[in-house]
Amino acid sequence: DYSHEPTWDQSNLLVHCDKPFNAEPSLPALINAGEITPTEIFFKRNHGPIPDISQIQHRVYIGLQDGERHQGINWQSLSMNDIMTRWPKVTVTATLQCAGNRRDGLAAVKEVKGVIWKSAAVSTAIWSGAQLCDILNDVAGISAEHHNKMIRDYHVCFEANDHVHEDVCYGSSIPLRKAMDPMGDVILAYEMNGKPLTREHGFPIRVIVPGYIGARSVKYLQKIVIQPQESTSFFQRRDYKILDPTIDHTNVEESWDTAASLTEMNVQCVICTPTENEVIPSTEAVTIKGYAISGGGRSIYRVEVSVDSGKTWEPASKLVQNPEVHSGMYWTWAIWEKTVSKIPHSTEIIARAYDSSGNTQPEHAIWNYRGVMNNAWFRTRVMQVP
Ligand code: MTE
Ligand code: MO
Repeated sequence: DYSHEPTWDQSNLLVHCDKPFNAEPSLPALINAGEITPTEIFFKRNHGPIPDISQIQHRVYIGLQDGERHQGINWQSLSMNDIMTRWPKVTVTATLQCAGNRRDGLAAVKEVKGVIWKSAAVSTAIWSGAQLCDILNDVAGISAEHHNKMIRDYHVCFEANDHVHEDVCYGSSIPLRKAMDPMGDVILAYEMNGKPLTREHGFPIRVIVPGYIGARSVKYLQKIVIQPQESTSFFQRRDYKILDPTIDHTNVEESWDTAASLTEMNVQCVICTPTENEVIPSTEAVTIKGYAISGGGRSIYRVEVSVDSGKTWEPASKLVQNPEVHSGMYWTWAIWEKTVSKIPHSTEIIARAYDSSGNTQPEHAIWNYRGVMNNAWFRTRVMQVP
């Protein structure tokens, strides 16, 4: 039922679909906004109608489960007021990137399933809320001790309040070890960029899992279950996986269990300006700007740019990436730029990044049926006037 959708200024968004609402900003708007993306243009990814939840009535249910699904759970529940007052408000600046970012590049190779995102299904915000590890410790009695077998093997499942057609609700899970790591910075956020969450970004409460694909940052959070298996949600078991390139719509149903559920992002780099087919005077210096990001708290240590279709490469001259002050982990993108005196005629500008583990990007897109995690070298062809 899409009759209760919020309304807001959508003029600066490229709307891929409005039921459910899926939109991204243009690349120049994204980069010109700088390190922190204003909420209005932050990409929006929904699988169903945007819930209209009363903050006063909303409760988050928490349970520990050892046996059958949801049986014998001794549920505890928290009101929003409990979450806002019982635990200190912590702030984490984190970039969210949809695993489907740059899906258009895979769709160009062969048919894929999903919203055909361009390259701005990624944005950065300042998130505030309570630390999940504190809540799980105090409410569910989970301790972070490394000899606790649960920490090694269990998962934290999140269930939302939205109605999606793929499953009973949106849901997902993360390993308990990530949730319980005090420096993992997983929070239950109720503020975004200093204001209460807006409805489309998860009001009144959402999970933020820094360093992971956006799909794990469950919005409209209603239930948390700690259990020995991953979430059985469609979005954990039948989606957000890199399937083998031999798998397509003909054999996908029997193939899901062969692929691992995605957790951390891979290393990514995108040129935001100039844009594809932009007209540039061939005699003028050009400043190329973009973002780069990796997962798991890894930093971006180098971005390289080529203006001769990949024959020669030069490092970006400016690279700004702020580590999260609490932990020294890099949960945000790096913003980079490179000024070149001249772009040779009819060549591609290409950019690629390296993260602190030395991971870099493939030259060509690696096709997979769900169209996820495309991090091929980013190419932009500009037009020149003499
Ligand atoms: N949570 C709920 N409840 N419903 C959703 O559809 N989409 C997920 C995640 N959490 C989703 C959700 C996906 S795939 C992404 S990429 C992020 O939310 C997007 O968050 P945003 O809309 O705030 O940018
Ligand atoms: Mo996503």
